[in-house]
Amino acid sequence: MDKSDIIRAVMGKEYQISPEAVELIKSSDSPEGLLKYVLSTVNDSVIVIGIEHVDFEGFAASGRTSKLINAQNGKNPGFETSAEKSPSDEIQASFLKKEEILYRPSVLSSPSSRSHDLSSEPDIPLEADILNSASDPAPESFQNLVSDSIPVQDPVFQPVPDTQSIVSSEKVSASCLASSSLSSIKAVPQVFSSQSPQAGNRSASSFFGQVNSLPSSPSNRAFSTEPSFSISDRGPSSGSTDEGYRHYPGKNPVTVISDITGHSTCIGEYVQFVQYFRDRYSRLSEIIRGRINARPIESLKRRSFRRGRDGGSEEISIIGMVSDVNSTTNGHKIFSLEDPTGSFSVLIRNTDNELFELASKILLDEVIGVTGSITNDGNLMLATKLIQPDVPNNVQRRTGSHGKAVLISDVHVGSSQFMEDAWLDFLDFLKGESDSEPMRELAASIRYLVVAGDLVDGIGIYPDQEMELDILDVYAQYRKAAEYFREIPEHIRVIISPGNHDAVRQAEPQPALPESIQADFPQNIIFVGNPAFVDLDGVSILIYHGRSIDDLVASIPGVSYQEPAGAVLEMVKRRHLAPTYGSRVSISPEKKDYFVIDPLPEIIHTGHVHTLGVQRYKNILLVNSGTWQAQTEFQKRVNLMPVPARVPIVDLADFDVKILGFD
Ligand code: D5M
Ligand code: FE
Ligand code: ZN
Repeated sequence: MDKSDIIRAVMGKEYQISPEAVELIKSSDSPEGLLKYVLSTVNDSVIVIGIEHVDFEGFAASGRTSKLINAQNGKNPGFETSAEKSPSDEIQASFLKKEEILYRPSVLSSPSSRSHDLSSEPDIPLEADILNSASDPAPESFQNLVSDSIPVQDPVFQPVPDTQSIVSSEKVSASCLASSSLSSIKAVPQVFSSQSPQAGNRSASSFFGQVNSLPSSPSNRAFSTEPSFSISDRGPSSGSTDEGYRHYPGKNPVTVISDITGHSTCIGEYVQFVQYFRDRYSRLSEIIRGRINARPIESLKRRSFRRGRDGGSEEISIIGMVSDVNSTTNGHKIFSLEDPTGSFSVLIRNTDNELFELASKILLDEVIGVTGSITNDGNLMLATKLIQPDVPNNVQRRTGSHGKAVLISDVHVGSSQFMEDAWLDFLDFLKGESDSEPMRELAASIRYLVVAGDLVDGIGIYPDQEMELDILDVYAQYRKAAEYFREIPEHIRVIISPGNHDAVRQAEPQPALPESIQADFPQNIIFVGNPAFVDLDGVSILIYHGRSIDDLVASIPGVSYQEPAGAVLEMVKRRHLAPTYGSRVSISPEKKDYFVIDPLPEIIHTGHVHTLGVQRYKNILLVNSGTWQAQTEFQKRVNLMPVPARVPIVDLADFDVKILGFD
């Protein structure tokens, strides 16, 4: 067992590990057994496994029990077994139960606890303007504000195929969905899986229909609740409520409208996956339902729906989650769509160019509407239209606020590639210490600084990461970051959201950084979760680190790291920050799907991929901020060219964006 095996196993359990602890485990006679023991004994409050958690004596004493359990569980060795009962055991046990349950037909028809009141469904008037869904044709104005600001590349606007339309005029029968059942659950993905979501190697899992595959075990950490979060000492005027609502008054007020902090309910139970997918489906389908009159899939089985009165084929619509994507031998596409009442196959012919192009961008697990006719044998829908939830064209931006918001991410304090000189120049700018008067004026107009994750580099995030760290202790990294943030003038309200390098659970949604870390930072800093929906004095901003961008780049043709805002645009069309469940993003199934983009924000701020991108899409400003980390060895190998030390500044009055360069 070498170092990277140890790190990988630890990462799989959502911990970080210090290099000393790796060495210690490696040097043992039985590194594998010791590692299993350590993972089964560390408690959930631990973020980084250090040498103090490597208990040789306890391991030696546990030897017999451990072997016994290993023998019983010989089918599935690896890191799931442990000598003592731990949270991971419980979760493993509950998944084994689930596996049995999934094959029992009785569960496949368990009644839904939630009914859809279709009479109260919102009627979103999208009409004809939806037909022209496309990126805002007017290019973003990138201007050099002042002499010492550096312009970035021209913004890129990707044309969006116009494939949406509304045809159906039928009304769905309310009773069908009201008595619907969410009858099964789809497979739980492996945490840190690197498979392409479109690779078709997921077995035929389903959300509401039949499940043929066993859920693989999520890690214990992925589903642990975060450390409790008290906000009382940081000045919000109201306590937290259901969705994390917190208000921070003052000259530059902030309201956290929704984030997971303090509200995680997830312990990885079967029923929670059901609830999670139910919430995702019901909220996204409701958006589409305002535009088409969809039938429950179950009703397609009734012959009367398959033929019009004249006996010809009738066009009908359904809304479902994509549970499978395949190609026929002739190169057509076949989707499996599921809703709470059943599943159905949909064929998209490659002769219909526009439709086929849109179909090739459809991802597993996204919720779409389909219009088409049913074949004579009643088994297949021939699609003529695909409808994504998307954004109405008539979304009005509220009258803006005033002042500026600076958007950054991926600072990576502690990394040997952290560009400290550039960062210090940036801090000087914020302090109003620039050489030029216009820069000082600009600095004086800044009211907010938003950090979208990866504040520090962390430790044990990727194999061999320690080779590129200046600060090996993650807490020391945060102390250093706090030192920097203390330099930021107090009148600037700073909002910090975590990313995959930060010291919180890896599974998303992630809570705010723990109190012990917050304590080092000054009072003008507000810690939020990832994602977080926040209001900055009247301007709504959705902050998301952006880990799903890795998946979107891998699975949507035309989406690239060089134009990260294009990936965010694809999220917006799906009204979901991480459309494909699993793959690189491990998602904790909370009661509410925090990734659904609803309500619509005025700004979406992402990071993670270390490149800069700004686009506008139907009055929503999409900003992917770059990084403060120069190219790492890994990034060199995969040819990822970061855009460091470039800072987008948004004018909250008119949403104009300027980019300042500090490199
Ligand atoms: O990720 C920055 C970007 O680089 C993001 O697209 C993931 C990718 N990345 C960086 N290092 C690795 C390794 N070792 N494996 C896989 N992908 C990687 P960040 O989260 O900021 O490091
Ligand atoms: Fe990063
Ligand atoms: Zn990241």
